[in-house]
Amino acid sequence: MYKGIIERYRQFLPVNDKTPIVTLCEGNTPLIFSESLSNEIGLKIYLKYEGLNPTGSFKDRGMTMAISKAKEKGATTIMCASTGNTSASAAAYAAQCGLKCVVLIPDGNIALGKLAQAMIHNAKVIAIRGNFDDALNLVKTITEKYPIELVNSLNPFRIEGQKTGAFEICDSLKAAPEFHAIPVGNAGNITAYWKGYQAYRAAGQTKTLPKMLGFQAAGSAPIVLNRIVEKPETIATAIRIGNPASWKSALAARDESQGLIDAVTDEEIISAYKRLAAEGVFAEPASAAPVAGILKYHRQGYFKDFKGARIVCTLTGHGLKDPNIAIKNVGQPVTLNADIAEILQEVGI
Ligand code: AN7
Repeated sequence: MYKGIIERYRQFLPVNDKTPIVTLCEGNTPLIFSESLSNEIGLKIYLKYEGLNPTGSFKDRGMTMAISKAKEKGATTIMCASTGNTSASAAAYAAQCGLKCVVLIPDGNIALGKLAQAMIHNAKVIAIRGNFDDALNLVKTITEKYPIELVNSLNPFRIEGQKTGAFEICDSLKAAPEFHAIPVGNAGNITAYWKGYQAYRAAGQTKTLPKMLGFQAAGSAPIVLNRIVEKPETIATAIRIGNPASWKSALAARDESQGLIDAVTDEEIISAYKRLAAEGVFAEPASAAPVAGILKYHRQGYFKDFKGARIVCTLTGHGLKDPNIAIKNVGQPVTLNADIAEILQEVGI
């Protein structure tokens, strides 16, 4: 029976016999070969579909670790700031093991599905008049002063858990890919994947390392601009972050891997989002950023010397997280009378 990422990758994770493992059987997500993207780019493109985690995002990999370690320590309350997915994941894992969960979210800028998740799992949800960066600053200050566990990716156990995404990819491909494309918000996940690829090579499981290709949204691209963005904007609310916590380690991942971190526009993100959906893969807008990114770099000729290479894109969250943006981009269904003739006419038969 599959028991989640901690049991599967125990030897690579800081747990011991006394760690109470809190799991919802996260991980073990599909790596989907994209024929259409592969044909267009001329390389092998794979989609690591993290939307199929228990709460619908990659955050569950980090949360199983952070919550298990919080339990081991005897914590009673956890807290995070979130653009949505971290709060949904924290709320679910806290609910499973009876911890109190407090989340600060930016007022009005979190996708409906994520808000619903945090609320239904009985977290204390507080929308603050400010953005994610303001919320994270508050959470840092509060958790430093009071006996509350911080479960944002500043918590090193989050990164430890998230690095298992890289392990699964290498296990599936029987090697590391040549490129790994990933959205960058608070920059925890690019940090985690790079750590995972390095750990797997050090353990002799793989021989090579990928180039890390990180993509921010153009209106929220502090790492690309090399300065804090005071008022980040993007329709991809998951990565609407102006001062990433893991900024330095994201730069290290970029430079050590000889990769890059660049921006894609909201138009490019929506176009990639619709394109993925058109091949049956529903991922939230932030998750489409790496796909938009590799299409942009393909147009610029970046991949022309890498024939036969593999690119893995992490699709970080499920499309159902943000139903409003889907409807907004495709419109409403037609409404007809309950009449066969009308239906056939509409279908064109
Ligand atoms: C779908 O939930 O920051 O660069 O508070 O939800 O590791 O931050 C979410 C981030 C990409 C960016 N894709 O990852 C939060 C939060 C999705 C996300 C990211 C997020 P990081």
